[in-house]
Amino acid sequence: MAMKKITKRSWAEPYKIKVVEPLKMTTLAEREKAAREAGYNTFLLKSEDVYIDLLTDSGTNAMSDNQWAGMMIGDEAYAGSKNFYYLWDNIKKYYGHPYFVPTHQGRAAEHMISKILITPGDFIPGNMYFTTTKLHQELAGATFIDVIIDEAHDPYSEHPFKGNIDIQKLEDLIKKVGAKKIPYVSMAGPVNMAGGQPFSMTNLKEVKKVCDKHGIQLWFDATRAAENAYFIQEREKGFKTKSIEKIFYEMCSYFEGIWVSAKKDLMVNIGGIIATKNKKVYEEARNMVVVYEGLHTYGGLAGRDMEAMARGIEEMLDYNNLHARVGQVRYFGEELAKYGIPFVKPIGGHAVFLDAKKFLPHVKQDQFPAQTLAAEIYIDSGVRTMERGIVSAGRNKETGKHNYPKLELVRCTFPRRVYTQAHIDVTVESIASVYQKRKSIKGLKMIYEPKYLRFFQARFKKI
Ligand code: PLI
Repeated sequence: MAMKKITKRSWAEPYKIKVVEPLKMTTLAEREKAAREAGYNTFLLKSEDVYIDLLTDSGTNAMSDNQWAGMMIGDEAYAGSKNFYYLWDNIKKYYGHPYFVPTHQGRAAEHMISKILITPGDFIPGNMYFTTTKLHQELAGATFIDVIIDEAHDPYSEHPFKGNIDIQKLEDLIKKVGAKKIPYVSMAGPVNMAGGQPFSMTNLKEVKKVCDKHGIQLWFDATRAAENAYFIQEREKGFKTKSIEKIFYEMCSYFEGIWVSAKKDLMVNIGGIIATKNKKVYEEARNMVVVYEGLHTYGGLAGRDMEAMARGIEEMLDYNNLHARVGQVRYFGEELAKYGIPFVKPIGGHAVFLDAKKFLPHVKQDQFPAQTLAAEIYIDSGVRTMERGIVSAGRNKETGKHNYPKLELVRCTFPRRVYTQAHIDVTVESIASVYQKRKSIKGLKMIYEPKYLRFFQARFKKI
């Protein structure tokens, strides 16, 4: 008998399963009913009716036994919890910023930073918008201006750092509106809406130079910054032999301050961070947090949540954890590619984004191709994904018309440490099966539209 030759050495997860959560299996008829009742919006499905949940990696990650053990030593004092001080120590140690204010999640931090830094009439340049980030900037009276490189809007550009800021676009904006109207540059990495694409350290340093030249602050949405550090180590010259921890620390050092949704990289169910070197901003945030969140030593969190966050910071910077995390997403993308399914390249950090415009070319953008595709995938197999296209982009503030983003995507997002390779195979086969019958799929009509962040609660009807 011929022996199979070894042609590769695979990676596997650096953990094993200790606790399982049973999933409900549904029939096609049950899923059709559930989708109809949810107005074909995957955000409105009951989680119980979902088999494999790729809606988001936010708050849906599996905590480690070490994090669960930490939950048991929660110090639930109203003031001065010991978990707060441990978390603060880890923020100083790993992010390198001396001042810290906890919040209950990322958008609470965005709310406060926007209110503190923005004067109505300001402009905020950023590397592509994120829904909650942009909304808080707008609610504070600013206009968001996208200054990401053009390649980020091209789903098939293989640029290794599609999250980079276009320095010329940034300089042009400063020239046009004046530096006084730009309180800060808002940089995220990897860029969620661009497909989980990182920025490079070189680009970050150039952005910092421009900011310094014009006296503009540079702020970081560090929600998935550990993944950004992983990509820098993998792709950028001069970083191969530097540790993730060192790259992460260096990245954070260029910013005036950061905000974080701890529900992602930190692998907890709830939590947010504001950390900064700017004492004035810190003092304002510390004043404001007691109005909106709770005392400055808990910011809307339980002591146990802060303990899990503190331990999560240590785990998120572990190379093997990150390698398995990015590797799983990559495996999913590579399997999809075998069926010719169109998706954003390169494969991102937290998700694979299906190109709904190419998947359903006969569905016009105002008939919501990505929303339609997400609903069809759910009906096929119970896999829940998320629209990231025209519904998420909302309406133009002045004209009231839909914004028409270049990217019309369905995000298949992987919670960290939750699903197995078999779950991925089932998902790939489901998407391939929808792809095979794509020509018979019709679009949707919006029948209910909320005022803010409409993608969460909008309802649709089949055309
Ligand atoms: O969901 P929050 O409020 O903890 O965080 C808001 C938020 C801020 N920045 C970035 C880059 C995010 O991705 C983000 C939340 N993202 C969600 C919920 C997601 O599903 O991607």
